[in-house]
Amino acid sequence: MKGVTTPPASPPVDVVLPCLNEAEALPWVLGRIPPGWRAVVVDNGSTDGSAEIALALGAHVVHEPRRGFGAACHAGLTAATADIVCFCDCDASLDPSLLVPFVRQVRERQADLVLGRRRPQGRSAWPAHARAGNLALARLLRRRTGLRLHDLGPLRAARREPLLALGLTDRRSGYPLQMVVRAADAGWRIDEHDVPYLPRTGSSKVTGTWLGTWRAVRDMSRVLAEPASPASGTARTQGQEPAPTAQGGTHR
Ligand SMILES: Nc1nc2c(ncn2[C@@H]2O[C@H](COP(=O)(O)OP(=O)(O)O)[C@@H](O)[C@H]2O)c(=O)[nH]1
Ligand SMILES: [Mg+2]
Repeated sequence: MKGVTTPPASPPVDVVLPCLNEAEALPWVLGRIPPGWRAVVVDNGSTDGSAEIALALGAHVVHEPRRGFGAACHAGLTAATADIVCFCDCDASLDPSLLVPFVRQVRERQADLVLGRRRPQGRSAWPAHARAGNLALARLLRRRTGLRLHDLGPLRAARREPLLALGLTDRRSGYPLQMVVRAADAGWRIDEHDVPYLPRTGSSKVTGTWLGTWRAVRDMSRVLAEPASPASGTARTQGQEPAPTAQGGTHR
C-alpha cells in the first residue's frame, strides 16, 4: 500500500539556546521549554558534554564552531523553522516557560518583538557593573532610537522571517543590541515585560567578568555607531503614543 508521506510539521515555536559549557544548567532549562515547542541548543564548542546532554534530553542540537554569543544566536535563528523564534540564555538564569505570554503577544500581532526586563532575584544574580552598564546602554538606545526600554535582556520573541530580514551582522556581544536597534529602525512595535533573573548555574562568559564586560561595551558601541538605514521608521515601545504616518495610520 502506498503511504502518503507528509513532511514533518514545523514546531509552532523554536527556542534558540546559545550554549557554551552549560552541562549543569541544561536539564533545568530544557525541562522548562513549553510543551510542543522545540529547543534549539546551539553548541558553541563546549568541552563539558553539553551537546550530548542536550541531545539526550531531546533538544535539536546545532553546532557553531565560531565563538561568540551572536554567532551562536544567529546559527540558531538560521536553523530554526518555526514561524516564531524565541531566544533564552542556557545558564538557568532565565526560565524559558516565561516566554509563553511573549509568544502570545507576537502571535496575536500585538507586538513585533517582546523582551524580558531582568529583575534580579538576590544580589548575586546580576553584578553591579553589568547592571550599571545595561542602564547606560538603555539610555543610549533611547537617544539613538527613541525606544524607552529598561533592559536589553536575552529573553525575547519575534517572528522568524522578519528577524532574518533584519540582516544582523554582529556575531559577538553586540547581537542583542543590534537586533533591537535594527528592529526599531524598521518601525517594529517593541514591548518589554519584567522577568525574574536568577543567579546563573556555572560561570559567566560575558558580563560576569571584567574582560567580558569590556568586550560587550566595545561591541555595543560599534552597533550604536552604525548609521540608521535610510528607510528607517519611527520605533515605538508599547504604551507610547503611536507615531502618525503619511497615511494617517500607525507606523509599524
Ligand atoms: N559569551 C559567550 N556566551 C556564549 C557563547 N556561546 C554561547 N554562549 C552562551 O550564551 C549565554 C550567555 O552567556 P553568559 O556567560 O551567561 O553571559 P552573561 O549572562 O552576560 O554573563 C549562555 O547560555 C552561554 O552558554 C560565546 O561564544 N560566548
Ligand atoms: Mg548569563
